[in-house]
Amino acid sequence: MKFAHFADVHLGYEQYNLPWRAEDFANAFKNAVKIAISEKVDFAIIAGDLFHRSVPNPKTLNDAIEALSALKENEIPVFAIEGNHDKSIREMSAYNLLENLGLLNVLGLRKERIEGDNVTSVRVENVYLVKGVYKDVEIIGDKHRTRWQLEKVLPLMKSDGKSILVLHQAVKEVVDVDLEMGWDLTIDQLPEADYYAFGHVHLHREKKIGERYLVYPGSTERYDSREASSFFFYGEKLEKREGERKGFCIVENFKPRFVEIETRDLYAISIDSEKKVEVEKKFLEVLHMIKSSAIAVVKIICSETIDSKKILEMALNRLKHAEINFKRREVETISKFVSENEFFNEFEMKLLEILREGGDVNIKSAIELVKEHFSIESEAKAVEAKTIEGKEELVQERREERKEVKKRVKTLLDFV
Ligand SMILES: [Mn+2]
Repeated sequence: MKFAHFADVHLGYEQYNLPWRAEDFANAFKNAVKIAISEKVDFAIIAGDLFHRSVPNPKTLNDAIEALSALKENEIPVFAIEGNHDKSIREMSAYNLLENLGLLNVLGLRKERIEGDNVTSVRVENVYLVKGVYKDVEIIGDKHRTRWQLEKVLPLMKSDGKSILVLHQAVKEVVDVDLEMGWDLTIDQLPEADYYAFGHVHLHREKKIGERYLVYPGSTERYDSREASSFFFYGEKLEKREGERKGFCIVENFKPRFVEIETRDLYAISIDSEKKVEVEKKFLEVLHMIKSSAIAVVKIICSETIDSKKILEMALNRLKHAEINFKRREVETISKFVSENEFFNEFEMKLLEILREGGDVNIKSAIELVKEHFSIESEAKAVEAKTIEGKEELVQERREERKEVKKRVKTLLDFV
């Protein structure tokens, strides 16, 4: 048994507001699919974030259809779960559309029973768990969930025989501290499985749990400067460090093998100098070491104010694209406007996305999302229960929490 494990494809991501970057993301996935086909895999798994947004534009949908059709033509079934970026609380998601086109199978808890060549359903409580089947192996998974939803959902994700567990969550023991990412679950919460096909962490990570592997193949393209192909630090002297490899995993008998895919180079360059002339000299030196097709993300720390426009021109003369961030030493202001991605967390970005589309339906969706995120319904029930027990203090506490929630949402709406 041999399968491809993809994750965090982020189709449609116009990184740095560049439409051609979305093409890079599409090409990375198409190349990955090509390799998977040539490797003659039995099936493929997409562990969430196939799309960058839950409402992909037509071009992005077309890219997804093209890539998935190639797998279909080669009789390779695809099993997928929705990630935090592309999950939808609407009745029908982009994944459901692809499913109706026969291009993938959506795994997870659903209202309706689904039966097919490669999927079956089991009843769990008042819903169905839709799982993939390949010979004697079950492919079990569910879309991205909040931490408290996971506590309820994880115990349902079990199998009697051989199985693969597909999730889009951060596992505490695998997440790097310097990623500044929260975690959703710990290893001891995981149900038994023979392979853990994960998504969400964009760097390639493999963790052995006994004899089993828990794997994040990482995103298929370079999602931000933490995933640069090379890192340059130029303080006293120039230091260079190799960056991240991008790709996916081919898994044979539950053992992963990382397969690299060629991507556009993205350089993370840090320059630290007292004088602005030194900055320019150092930057020019680095520029001559990198490919012209590349993107550079440049951080400059200098005691003098630099000519950012001149630095950007120098960069664009040689490179496809550059982002320049300047920070004056000991002064805590950044000359560049902070982007939304840096300012808001994932949940807030998702909420913004829905609200920007406008319309009553989306307002409802937004409210649902807020409820889901802050688990307001269950909190309300908890408040009810506590009232019966007569614990007024706790009720007050919950009210305060709710007020906090409301305040936060209001700030966000104000921004919109
Ligand atoms: Mn992702």
